[in-house]
Amino acid sequence: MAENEKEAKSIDQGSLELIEKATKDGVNTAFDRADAMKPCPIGSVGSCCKNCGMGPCRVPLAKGKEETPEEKLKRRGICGATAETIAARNFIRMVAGGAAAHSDHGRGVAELFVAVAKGEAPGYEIKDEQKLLQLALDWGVEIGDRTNNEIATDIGRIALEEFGKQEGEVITTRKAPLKRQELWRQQGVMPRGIDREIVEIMHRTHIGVDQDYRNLLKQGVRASIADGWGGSMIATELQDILFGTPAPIMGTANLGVLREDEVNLIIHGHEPLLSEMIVSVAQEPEMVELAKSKGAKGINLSGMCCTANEILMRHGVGIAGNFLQQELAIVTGAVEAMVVDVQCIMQSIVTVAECYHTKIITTAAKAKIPGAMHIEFNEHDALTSARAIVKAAIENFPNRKGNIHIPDNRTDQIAGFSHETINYLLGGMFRASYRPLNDNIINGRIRGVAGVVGCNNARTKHNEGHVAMVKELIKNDVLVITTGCNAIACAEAGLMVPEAAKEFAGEGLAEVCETVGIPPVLHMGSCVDNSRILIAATAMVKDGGLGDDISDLPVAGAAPEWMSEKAISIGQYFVASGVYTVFGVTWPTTGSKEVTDFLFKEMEEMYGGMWDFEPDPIEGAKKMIAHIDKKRKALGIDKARERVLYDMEMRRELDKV
Ligand code: BF8
Repeated sequence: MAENEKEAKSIDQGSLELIEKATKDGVNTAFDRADAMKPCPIGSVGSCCKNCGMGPCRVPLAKGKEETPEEKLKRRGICGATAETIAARNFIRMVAGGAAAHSDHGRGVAELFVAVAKGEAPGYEIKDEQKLLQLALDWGVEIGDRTNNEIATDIGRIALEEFGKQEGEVITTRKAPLKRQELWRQQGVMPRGIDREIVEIMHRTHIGVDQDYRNLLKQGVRASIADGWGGSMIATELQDILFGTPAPIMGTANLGVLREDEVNLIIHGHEPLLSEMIVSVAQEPEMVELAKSKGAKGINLSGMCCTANEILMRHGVGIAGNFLQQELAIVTGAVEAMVVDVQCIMQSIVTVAECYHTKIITTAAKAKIPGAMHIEFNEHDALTSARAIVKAAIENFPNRKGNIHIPDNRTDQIAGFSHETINYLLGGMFRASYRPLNDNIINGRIRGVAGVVGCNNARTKHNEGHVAMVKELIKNDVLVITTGCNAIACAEAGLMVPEAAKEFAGEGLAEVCETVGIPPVLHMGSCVDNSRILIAATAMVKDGGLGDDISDLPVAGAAPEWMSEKAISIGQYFVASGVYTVFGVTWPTTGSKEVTDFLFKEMEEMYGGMWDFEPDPIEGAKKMIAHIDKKRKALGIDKARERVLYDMEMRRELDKV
């Protein structure tokens, strides 16, 4: 592979060094596999149906604009399903996959929550009493003189019931602006129960059931709301109560957080149930002593992907990288163990680990990998599981094979911008509110707010889209809030420190950041924490002056390097919530013009938000800014941006008029 071609794999120097090392070490990574295998041209546009044994049916793309009925007839599956039906089925199955992943995460948290409340999960406790009581008020749970555990037992029970509920409305949708809730009822997309909406997608997309693409897409909207305003929101709320609501905290990011002289244990995946325990166990004096007895100076924990975001937000634990850096971390040769739970874990890490000394430890009964060590995480005896994992890592330290290279790149960052923290930072302890944000949007210092989130995708240069888009937005005075792998990319690019405002942000945004003492890019957490973005948007609506629904706000969303089904579900609930949302890299319904038009155009009439696709991140940012300006105009605040400083000459001219 040519040198410059290799350089094109990432914008991050340390990652490039490790891609180079992987090649020298004979290790095959996602970057190599993406080169070796091109995406299927039919599947990638949503035109391959494999939902029954007569197929897969690969429906050819339409030839030209003017398709005759005869030609259209030929573009069908064996059962007669049209390109529209197939594209819509595939799209909402992606929503179902994403919503299921987030919601099953939420269910796991709710189960632990109940166990903690009943005293059946030693090692855990309720850390945020204020949030517990707030949730009790929101959900109508009696407080009186009951203990926290009694209140939490009721909250946990209600949360669990939301997953299997058959009728009514998912309780957390009450958090949405009233106008939005009413719109969902009118459109028939208010979710009844979280699992029900996901199951219904699987039913409707079975051969011979729902064959109207609009009706299929409607169910996709319903399931996505059950994710963002349901399963994901429940996960975030209960995690905050159990582990503490994040507040600003310093941390470091990138592969340079690994240390040559310490036991490196990377926690990778998504659910903080296990990682919280590992963070606690790794600090136990016996563990540190054990590490020293093996020749290490200590134990160095770091995170990967969304688990990294969780433990950074609450403990300041360093982030080793995002999705495309998971194999590269092992290639350093300095990782004793990578412990994984669920989601976004490449099966190939086991093969990569075979070339070094790294142990891959799976912990979830629902996520095993052949060749990995399995230490099942038992929430009722979490400390024992966590100790076994940390010990396995320590005992592996003497097995290092040499050939170590840890890139010397790490950046500082400030994370922990939960909705509650933003509220406090802007308004203070007694007047906590979003007023200063709304005021600065109205007076034009801040042009708008963008939620930029989502994955890495091996089909595009690692982190390039994320960083280019975010820089373009902040340069144009758009405040960026972020989660997931975008947050990690921004941290690695040095955008998450207050000083970044001066260097990268426009004058107005920089002024506000300097006054409040915040970075121009605010880290709101992991992918389930996109629910925090929904709550922040709702708080902006409630504070007044910017319309009476999320669709009125000068805001936009994006996932410039998306690849997962979770990203599609997130995008769909952003759109259903009234947000213009642009995705990069590829778009999965281009095989059907009708389906794409529905998502990109018709949805705006129905929900005030719509999808868009733009592979160029700068162009994507420009489209978001254009949308923000459109909303500013509709609100009558577009003139505020054009602040002109009058000199005496101009004033005299004005006086003459
Ligand atoms: O949930 S952003 S690659 S790590 S799917 Fe995965 Fe995408 Fe990263 Fe977290 Ni989210």
